[in-house]
Amino acid sequence: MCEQKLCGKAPHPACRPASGERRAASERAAVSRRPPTGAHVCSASAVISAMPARALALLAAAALALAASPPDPCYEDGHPRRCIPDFVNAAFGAPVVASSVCGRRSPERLCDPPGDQPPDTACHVCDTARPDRRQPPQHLTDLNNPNDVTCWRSSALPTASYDSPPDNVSLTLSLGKKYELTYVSLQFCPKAARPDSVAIYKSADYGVTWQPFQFYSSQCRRVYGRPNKATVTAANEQEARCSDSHRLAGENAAGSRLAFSTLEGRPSAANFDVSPVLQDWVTATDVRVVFNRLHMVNEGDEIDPKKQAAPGTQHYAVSDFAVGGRCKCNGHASRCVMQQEGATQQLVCDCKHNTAGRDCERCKPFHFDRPWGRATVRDANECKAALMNVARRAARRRIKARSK
Ligand SMILES: [Ca+2]
Repeated sequence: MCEQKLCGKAPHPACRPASGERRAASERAAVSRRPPTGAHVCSASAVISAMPARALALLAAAALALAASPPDPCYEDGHPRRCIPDFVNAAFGAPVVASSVCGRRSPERLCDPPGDQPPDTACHVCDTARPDRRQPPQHLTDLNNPNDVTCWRSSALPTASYDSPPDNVSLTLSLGKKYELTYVSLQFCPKAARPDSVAIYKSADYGVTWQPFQFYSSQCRRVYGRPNKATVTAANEQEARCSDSHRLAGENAAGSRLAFSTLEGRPSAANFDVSPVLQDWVTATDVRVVFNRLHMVNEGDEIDPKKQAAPGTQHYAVSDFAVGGRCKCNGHASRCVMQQEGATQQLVCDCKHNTAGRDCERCKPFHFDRPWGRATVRDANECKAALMNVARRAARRRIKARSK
């Protein structure tokens, strides 16, 4: 039906009275749907010919956009279904705060373990005042190009002894949004020492509280008070483990890598979709890595000068801090988008299925016909309009009244 304003005040030549005479026989059956007297029905071509060129261009652009837009993964044939954002390196470009950065106060000479090369070739000067000698934490989450490795380096460490306090050099990564993480990985700079004792923590409340995620040490019991490679059972799936396996990891030209797989060895991993415990376990807004010991020093140990740099030049050096995972939307969004929030922008889920919130963690207003639920492969658990409930109750009341 076209409204009077589309056709103009006077009937447009292309508009015809909605009279029964010109209606096809099949249309007559629909006489009850006849437009009110005075309204006119326009053919589509008549409407288009009456539109200004600008409006036509907009219409064409909208039609093109519609044709080009891919189908919404949160629906299939009009029915809601579970949808999840793409798997990404959530750390890429994210800010990292380092408790220690080399060359901040003055140029600093740092050395890697020399190995078979002459000791001097393993040393370099770090200086934040010189762009070509900076080693800032921004180098941890930039593009990880094996042909152009960029590193963060800590300040030189105090000389360690058997009972010296832990180094506690930390890197804190803020993701700016809840993610469900599959792995946390650190790539050490080429030729750099691989740390002996490392703790990984996570926060799911933007840094207010922290929870251990994983420990690595050649002496788990001594450094972290935990057994080496403890078995995780169904009763303690949210417990951090300690492992010495990182010492055996291989090294290539780009440096060695330490990778923690969040679900490995956890019994409910195969049923992740229906395990709220593991869903909580992998949820993080921030990840913190704490380097506790670069080398483990035991009483009576003699330092191998090929395996360790000279005291006073030893340091931590990492080229890439990555966390693999998906933006957490509880199965109700296929992507996360930047949204203006006051003066700042924040990452939020593009919620579907009548859900709302940064993580689609609740039903949107007036859609409380059923309790909120995370979408699963079997059930999208979409929120439904409460009006449906009201209408159903009204219908039930009418049926009851009639039956009396
Ligand atoms: Ca880098």
